[in-house]
Amino acid sequence: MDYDIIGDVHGQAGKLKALLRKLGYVEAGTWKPPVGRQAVFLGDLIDRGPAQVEVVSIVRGMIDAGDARCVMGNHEFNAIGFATPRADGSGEYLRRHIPKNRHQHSEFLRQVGEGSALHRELVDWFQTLPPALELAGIRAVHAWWNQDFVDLVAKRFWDGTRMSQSFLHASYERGTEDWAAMEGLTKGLEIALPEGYSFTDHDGIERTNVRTRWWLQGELTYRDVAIVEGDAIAQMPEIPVPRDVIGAPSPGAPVFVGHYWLKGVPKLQSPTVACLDYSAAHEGPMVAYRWSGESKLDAGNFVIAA
Ligand SMILES: [Mn+2]
Repeated sequence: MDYDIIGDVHGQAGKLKALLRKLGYVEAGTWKPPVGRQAVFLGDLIDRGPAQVEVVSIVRGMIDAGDARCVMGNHEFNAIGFATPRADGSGEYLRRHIPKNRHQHSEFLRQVGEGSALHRELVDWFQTLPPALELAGIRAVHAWWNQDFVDLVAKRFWDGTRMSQSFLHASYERGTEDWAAMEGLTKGLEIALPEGYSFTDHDGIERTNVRTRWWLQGELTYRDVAIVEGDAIAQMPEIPVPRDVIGAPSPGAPVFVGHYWLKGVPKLQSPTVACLDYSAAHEGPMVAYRWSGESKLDAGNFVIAA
């Protein structure tokens, strides 16, 4: 089987359909791939964009027909937590309904109707999405392929064909292994800046932790590994990152991720890592990688639809 791997959609049904057409998929009840191919979605189907229910419906139909797979993004994980009451009877939810969390999720809640049968059905379906997917020849995860976390989740996540409720509750308890695994797989590797350093993010919030390019190897500085927007890169220290902080990417099949809001012309992160999130949620295009068995990725295989 060959795969068309597709980055974050965030409710952009128009861009998704344009991309599927460009990849040779045909709408016939569900979207049918060319013979011998299957679509692999990297998560974050929802939040922000105008047609979130339609996007879920397209992907779900393709999965049910055996024509697609999809991993869980942080936005699906958040949606599950937002809709699930804590087990302690406090009346709180696993993901607290504070203004920041509600704001990030507001378009989804509006489009499904908060508390509606459709809302419950979609949240239920999100719990069938694996946090990581190892297929013959490729690996797919929303943000970070960390083998320890992949192994832990493979053991603890499933209750039959869906997320176990004990794992779900544990994965919202800060500090547990389950929490660390879901944070890592769906949100990536964040590291602390050296003592005394911080930067201001796009919301004007001062931060001492930074997202990293976990796929880089060798002697690296904080400025090399930091993923920050705009001018904030100048605030990153050119001090070496201790070697054990990042760790080498696990060897093996190419890894595809979304999540990172990249901009510009798609390029490979390394010969075996490609991020396919080019900010389709805002002005960016939807990006896919058309994979046909290669173990070293080729930037000529990106497919882009604006
Ligand atoms: Mn995303």
